[in-house]
Amino acid sequence: MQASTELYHQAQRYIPGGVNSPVRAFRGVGGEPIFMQSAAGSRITDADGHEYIDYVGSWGPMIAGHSHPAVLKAVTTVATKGLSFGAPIAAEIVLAAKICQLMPSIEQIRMVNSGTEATMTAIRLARGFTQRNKIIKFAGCYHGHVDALLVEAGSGALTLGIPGSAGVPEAVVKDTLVADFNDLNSVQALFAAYGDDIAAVIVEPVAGNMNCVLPVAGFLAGLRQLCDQYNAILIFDEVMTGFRVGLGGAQALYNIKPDLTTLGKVIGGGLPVGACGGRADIMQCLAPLGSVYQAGTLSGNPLAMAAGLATLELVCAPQFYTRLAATTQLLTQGLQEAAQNMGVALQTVAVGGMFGIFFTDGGAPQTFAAVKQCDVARFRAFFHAMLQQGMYFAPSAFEAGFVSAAHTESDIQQTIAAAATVFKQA
Ligand code: KE4
Repeated sequence: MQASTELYHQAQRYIPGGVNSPVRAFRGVGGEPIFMQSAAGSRITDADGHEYIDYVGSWGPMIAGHSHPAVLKAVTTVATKGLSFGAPIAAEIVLAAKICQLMPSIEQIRMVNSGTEATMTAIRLARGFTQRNKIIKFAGCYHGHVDALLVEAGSGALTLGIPGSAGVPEAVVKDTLVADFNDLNSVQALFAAYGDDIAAVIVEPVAGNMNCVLPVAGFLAGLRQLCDQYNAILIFDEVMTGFRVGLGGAQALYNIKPDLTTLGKVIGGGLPVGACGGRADIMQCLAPLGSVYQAGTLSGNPLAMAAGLATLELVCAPQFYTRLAATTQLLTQGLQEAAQNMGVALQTVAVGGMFGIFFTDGGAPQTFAAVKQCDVARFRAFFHAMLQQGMYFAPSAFEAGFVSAAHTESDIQQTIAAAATVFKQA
């Protein structure tokens, strides 16, 4: 690990913590972050030339596998015609139309450059459209580093034990209300108390930033009903679940129609993209049509549009998600059986191409409180042992894992065999 260690040392001189995003820092698992240098298909290679089977996939975007030829071709072809114009291009229409076709709740959509920008836009839109101030979010859910949403947040904020954040004035979060995921009563109580000032509920329909927690039956439908009852906007943050859990996202999988949807990751195919879309009457409040301002120098960037379009073409292939879900389930069922054979208390969850691993002797957690009861120390040991075996999982017990179309049955069997060895030694 000489080269990676040396790079980490150098990085800390110029970059806080040596990383450009905290969850990469390995603070959740201990040790030094690994500097990567290349990736192809299901594999990623670090600066020392070690190759790993990759279950992070850049935190979701690489659903077709790393360096997919069709995506690389699309990007390199477009790049020769110019990198950015700061002016509208045809490709923005093509990607927007494709997303609207695949997610019918989205009648209009605005491209931005990250998931954070997408959720920031969505809550500003909801507040501008309803002329209300309060937003309901859920403890353990993460919607990017938007000031108003960095309250009891998941992902890196949770991993680092700073679910809030310094630098966010009380005035900014006084209108952020926090409920419990999968607990409709906690939402009902907030609506009963503040109903006429609640602009929106924002939810990850599958909570992928407190590990991977599925919505219990009736939860999402209950949110829909409460928003209708109180004339609040229902925002599905599908930055992670969009085109990850199925072709139409979680909203199709669970048959719930949100008013606004935020997207990212897969729709950029690895390039910086986010998007906020939904009901036309809400979206038309956005400048230049309406009074809700939002902007971005590189929004709709030609390369990002090309990568996103090429990726969406790939995920539209027949049986794409059937095969992806089968591969993911082969992994999670194999890990669970290997653990059970060795008497290790492990639960797994799989939905589409994402999964969760919980070291617990209970069932798969359905609440943030249950997730926090899981054995983080056990996860840390698993993470490092698997790394030694050549498998790269998310460096945090509070993150979901990701499988791509490039993962083969052999990759999965190798991973399960490695885990069996690790559990045997546990
Ligand atoms: P970005 O600003 O990181 O593109 O997206 C923020 C975001 C919004 N909503 C959801 C549901 C998300 O999962 C994310 C970002 N996800 C994390 C991984 N859990 C990104 C990894 C990181 O922070 O480095």
